[in-house]
Amino acid sequence: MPAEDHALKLYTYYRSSAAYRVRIALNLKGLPYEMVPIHLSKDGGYQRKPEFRTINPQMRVPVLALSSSDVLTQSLAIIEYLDDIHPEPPLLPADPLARAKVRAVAQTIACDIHPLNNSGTLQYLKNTLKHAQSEIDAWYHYWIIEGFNALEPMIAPAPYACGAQVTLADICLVPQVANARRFKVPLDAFPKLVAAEQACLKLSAFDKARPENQPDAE
Ligand SMILES: N[C@@H](CCC(=O)N[C@@H](CS)C(=O)NCC(=O)O)C(=O)O
Repeated sequence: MPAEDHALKLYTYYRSSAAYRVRIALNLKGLPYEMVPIHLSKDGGYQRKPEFRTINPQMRVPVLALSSSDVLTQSLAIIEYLDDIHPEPPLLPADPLARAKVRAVAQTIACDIHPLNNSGTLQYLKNTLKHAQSEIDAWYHYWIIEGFNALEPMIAPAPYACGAQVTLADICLVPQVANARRFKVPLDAFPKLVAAEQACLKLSAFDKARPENQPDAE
């Protein structure tokens, strides 16, 4: 087992869906990790404090610090690193076509949906551009529904998003659906997304990673 395994430190925030992805992956791999909560809104956001900025100049969570003193950012890069170092259980299928399809689901969420709806984007709309809360809610709902309309035909729950094994697709899907629920987006039009989400939430790796089960949950 590589040395990093004994001292993984995850900079996280209970409501961060990108950090939620990494918590799920660490739990699926059975890797112990210390959590360092970074509150993203209190006192202007602890991600913007100089101490954290030196850790991640992008001022975002998640960050995974290894005992080697290497610091990893970007949830998908972190998860693929964990999958490379600890191949069991695999988070990507072996077959190149299936792999590409799983990555397409993951990237639709992580690259196209989530950036439009993350806390920094919503705070900018509110605090800098002075949009009313109703406009911000409309923005949020619009982009989630656009994204979920694209995702629904991309998955085939059996019972997980891309088949009988949990993959990176599920790891990205569950936090994004949780986020949509939090913002009260109706999910009736997305039975496949909800079915895959519900199947995953029966697994302790997902349950343990839920926002409400985090030590920093409010
Ligand atoms: N693409 C990044 C997204 C990271 C990200 O946007 N994290 C959000 C929380 S989900 C954050 O730290 N936001 C703080 C801010 O924007 O000020 C990843 O997948 O790790």
